[in-house]
Amino acid sequence: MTFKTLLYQQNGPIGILTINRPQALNALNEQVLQELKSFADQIRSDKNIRVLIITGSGEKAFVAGADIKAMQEMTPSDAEAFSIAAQTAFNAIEELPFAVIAAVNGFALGGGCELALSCDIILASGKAKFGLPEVTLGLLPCFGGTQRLPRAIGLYKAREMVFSGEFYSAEACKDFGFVNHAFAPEELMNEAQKLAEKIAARGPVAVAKAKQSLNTGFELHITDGLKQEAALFGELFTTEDHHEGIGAFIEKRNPNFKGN
Ligand code: CO8
Repeated sequence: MTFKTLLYQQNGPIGILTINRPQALNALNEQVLQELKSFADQIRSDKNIRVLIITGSGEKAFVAGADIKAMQEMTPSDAEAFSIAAQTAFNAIEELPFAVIAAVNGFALGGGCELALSCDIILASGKAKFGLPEVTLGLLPCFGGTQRLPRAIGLYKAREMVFSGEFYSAEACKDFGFVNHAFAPEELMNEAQKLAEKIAARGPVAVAKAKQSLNTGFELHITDGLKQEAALFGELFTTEDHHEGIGAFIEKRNPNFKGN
């Protein structure tokens, strides 16, 4: 897969996607959004991938937001279309049938913070700064931020972040509850890789169904969420992996999941 604004490398079952516009602190323009969507569409059926890590190119930024320079000449309908294009790309990332880890290496502002929020797990460098500064531009977060952030951390903390437009450290975001762990900058990618390896060794179909149960169940009434959980659990009993997992436990060996 080759793209102009993305770099992709695959080490066995782990893919690493790097947003690569370091001269603009990896800001998201139309091309990055199109490429992200196309990347997600291509990778979603790749059975070899078990975990995806998303990070940003360069020392300074994960993604410093939507490309502000590209917004200057937008009409209201252009702006709405841009918002929908970003939401579509981020939905495609969120719906990938394997775990996606954001390795936030620097600024994750506006659309960058919203991209991280569409990932399953957020690891951050101690250098990272998160924020939704759209109101400082006279705008509001429109790449999913007003929807995913309150679902992740609750309305009151989300309102503070969105209304103030302030930047927050990785530790503060860990306290808010949407950053899983913060690491020294030089350890971030190693730690992301270690977590990815751990997840990649688990049953891939089980991880995919658990992701589905968590993410879609979160939006349902608990009664329906529980029904869905039971149905997905039942579906796992059609897989070879469940024989392998239970067999390995009984035989006191490590399982070798094939993803079937
Ligand atoms: N868009 C375009 N270019 C950017 C962006 C951005 N979001 N962020 C940084 N850059 C560019 C700078 O313009 C600069 O380019 P140049 O060298 O050509 O002048 C280069 O990246 C380096 O940036 P700085 O010199 O500013 O670096 P600093 O270390 O001094 O500052 C900051 C880093 C604090 C990250 C600063 O660049 C900044 O505040 N950036 C903007 C952050 C921001 O407000 N992001 C939110 C944008 S809005 C959004 O994401 C969602 C709104 C959706 C709207 C959709 C409308 C349709």
